[in-house]
Amino acid sequence: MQKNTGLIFAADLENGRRAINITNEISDLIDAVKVNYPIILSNGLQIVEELSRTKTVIADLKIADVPHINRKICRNVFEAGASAVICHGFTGKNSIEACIETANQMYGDVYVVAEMSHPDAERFIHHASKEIINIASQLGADGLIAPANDPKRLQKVRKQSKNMRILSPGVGVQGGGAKTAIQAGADQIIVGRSIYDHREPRQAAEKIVQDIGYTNP
Ligand code: NUP
Repeated sequence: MQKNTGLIFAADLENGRRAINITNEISDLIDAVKVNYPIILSNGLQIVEELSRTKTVIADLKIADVPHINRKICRNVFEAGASAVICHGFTGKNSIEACIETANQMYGDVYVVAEMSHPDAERFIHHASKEIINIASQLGADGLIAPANDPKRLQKVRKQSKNMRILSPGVGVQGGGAKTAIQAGADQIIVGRSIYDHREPRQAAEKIVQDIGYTNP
């Protein structure tokens, strides 16, 4: 995935038409559109194909199954037009490897969740993040997911992951700031509600792109 503005739009809308309209409206302001279960379960995998006509699509299915199932999930979303998937890392080497092998066969990328942004995330996943980062790095993952709303942890992930790409959710409604996250080590920022719930999604996206500071919208 190219890094241009540094903004990734999380299209977590059950209304597929609206997701497509907003993506079209802000397509020059975003590096990719990220889809998750809500939009896929409501619209089918076809929404991936439709969005991929406008923008690079990241399928954030947080894939976390046994290897042969992970392979099937990845194959399905890549065939539908996704350019990247997000998988969980706590499942360990073989499950992550299954995603990466499938992605390599299909010219796709894999981003591994190293840490999460919600309250109580520290209870489980944060203890494992160092090992997750090491495995992801050794296997040649394309990058990691780490929280924008916890700059200290983000800095730690940045340090441990050296030069791996970091995509960061948690900006806006979850309390994080785009500029702070970039300064803490994020490469690209994932934003959903602060864009699609805004009265003027384009205006909201422009403001975030300005905060990121890579380009001047
Ligand atoms: O730790 C994570 N936190 C998170 O919010 C990992 C994620 N992948 N996400 C995703 O980022 C979440 O699933 C949603 O699609 C998006 C954040 O949305 P919003 O809080 O900007 O609306």
